[in-house]
Amino acid sequence: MRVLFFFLVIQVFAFSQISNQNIVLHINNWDTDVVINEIMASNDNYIADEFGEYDDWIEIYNKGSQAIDLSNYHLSDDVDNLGKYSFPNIILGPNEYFIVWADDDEEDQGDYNHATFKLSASGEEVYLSDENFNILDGFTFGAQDVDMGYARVPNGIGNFVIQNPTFSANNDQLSTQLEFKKNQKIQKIVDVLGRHSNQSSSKILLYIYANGTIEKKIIIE
Ligand SMILES: [Ca+2]
Ligand SMILES: [Ca+2]
Ligand SMILES: [Ca+2]
Repeated sequence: MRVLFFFLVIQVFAFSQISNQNIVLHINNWDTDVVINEIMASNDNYIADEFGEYDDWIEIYNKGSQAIDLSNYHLSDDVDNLGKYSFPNIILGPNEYFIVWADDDEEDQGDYNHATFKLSASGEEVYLSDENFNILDGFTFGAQDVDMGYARVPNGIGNFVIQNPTFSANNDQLSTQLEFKKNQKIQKIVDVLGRHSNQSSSKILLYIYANGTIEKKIIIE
């Protein structure tokens, strides 16, 4: 049985992570250490580019131990046209990140870190290729949640999950999430009518925590 939890945060500071079932395609040459580490395809109010615009972004990460010359590496949202964006002359050191804004603003805002395409919040594809258009990393993603990241967990190597974004930073939030969960003592679990419940007997449950946080969980079986 496959179970998905959708968490709707009713009050502030509630933990939020949604397991993702949308991974359709993975082309990953693990001989390379540079990866697409995180994307945001629905940036409403999370972080703005240097022009104050809340645009889509792609986080590139070097998970290896050697510096990598990204010059003329490419990003694209079209497997038949991999060269839409070309990286500038940049050396990405080990454990370093580089952000490309997928905003189609390269004409006005420069092609250094502004790509010639955007990411669709309803889902599409993104590819990273080297100077010879060998695909190093690429995937198809599904519909994205507003102001949420789609990130490799564990950082740099894992499959993608929708989670709180970590712009130009490590995707691993597990320790803080576990810490938060540990401090977030469940007081009771009730169904929408306020009756005490358990996960197997109800589709929509309200988790009420001692700190006042309420999470609405919709269970899809
Ligand atoms: Ca922009
Ligand atoms: Ca696109
Ligand atoms: Ca990140």
